[in-house]
Amino acid sequence: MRAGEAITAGEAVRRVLILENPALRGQSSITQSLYAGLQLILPGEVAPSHRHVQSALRFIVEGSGAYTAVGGERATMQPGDFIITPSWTLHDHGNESGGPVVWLDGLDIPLVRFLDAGFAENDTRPSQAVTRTEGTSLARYGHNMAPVRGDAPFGATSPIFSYPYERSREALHKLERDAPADAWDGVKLRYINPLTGGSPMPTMATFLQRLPAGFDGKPWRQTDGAVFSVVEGHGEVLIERDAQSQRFEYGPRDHFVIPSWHTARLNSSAGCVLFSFSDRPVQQALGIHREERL
Ligand code: GTQ
Repeated sequence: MRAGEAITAGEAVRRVLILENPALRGQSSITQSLYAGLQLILPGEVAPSHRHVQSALRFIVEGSGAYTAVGGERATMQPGDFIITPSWTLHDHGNESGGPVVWLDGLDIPLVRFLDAGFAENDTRPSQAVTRTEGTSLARYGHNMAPVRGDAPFGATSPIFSYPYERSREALHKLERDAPADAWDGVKLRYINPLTGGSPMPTMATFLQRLPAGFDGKPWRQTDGAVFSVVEGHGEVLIERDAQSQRFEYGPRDHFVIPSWHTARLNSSAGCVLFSFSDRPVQQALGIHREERL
């Protein structure tokens, strides 16, 4: 909120507090391959339209009623919604609501930097024209159906660019009630590109999970370091590597990382919901992803 007094969204273009990994200082990296930040947009502001090769995800943390626009369609934000900005698509953010809105940005900036494949450009106007009614992408692709003709509008990226929390949450709660929970993950689902069944973006996988009340998870490790955003509830994460071990308590709107190949376990006495993302699809495409459930 103090950044909101210091600079406008228009001046900043993107007003973001970068979440810095203390082991990767000055590199705008939350893991070796990924970037994370918290973006603030105040009522009446516009974060002007631009595009870049880097794919972005937005996970709405606080406030509601701001929007992002992609492909001429706006998506209005509610807490817990997962929104995609596909690679090289023009996007602008705005806030016509009465209060501030904050979301988690997840981008593949360090990965694209490593590959030396970055491009970016500004649009000629601050906001793109709205050419499609809100919700038409979800109606076309988000109901286990797809258009009879036509191809993927965003290439390798999902044609759904807003996955509303309401629907994902309902799925997790139904499964919590009516199906056995996994001993490591609780009830965990991955978001999909409905046209392929794969990850919603070529470089990032995203997940939503519910830990039932009293959950005391088994330990696992995986080569994709993962960034977590706590949506609801409280819990604890225990992270170990070699002789070192750290325990973190978390609650709503907290963020934490489980780094690559660190052993982790999650627990929650009252139950919680966690969003997370990682570079798993890149590792899987290269045939190098590893996971161990202990
Ligand atoms: O919203 O397009 O956190 O371009 C960093 C770079 C967000 C964005 C970030 C960006 C954006």
